[in-house]
Amino acid sequence: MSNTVTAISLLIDVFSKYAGKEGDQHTLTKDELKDLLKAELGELLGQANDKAAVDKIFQGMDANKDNSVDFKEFMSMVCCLTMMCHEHFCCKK
Ligand SMILES: [Ca+2]
Repeated sequence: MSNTVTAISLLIDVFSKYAGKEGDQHTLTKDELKDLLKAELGELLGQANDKAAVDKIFQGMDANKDNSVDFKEFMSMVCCLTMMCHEHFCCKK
């Protein structure tokens, strides 16, 4: 499998793993998002233990304000994060 295909299936796997923990299997609750951020993105975000920071990230991600984060909303966050990293690692002079 190519790296890109691997990355795509990993993103789907990660989302399903955390979204499936409680309630709706297709959306992340705030607790599920917190676990995901802590376990998967802790080294990148660093502040995932901070409740206020998690609240802020959750509200930022929940574009349609239904108090859950669906796959589309999750991917918007991943896209932003990926572009930020790309800028940081590739374009910073
Ligand atoms: Ca939502």
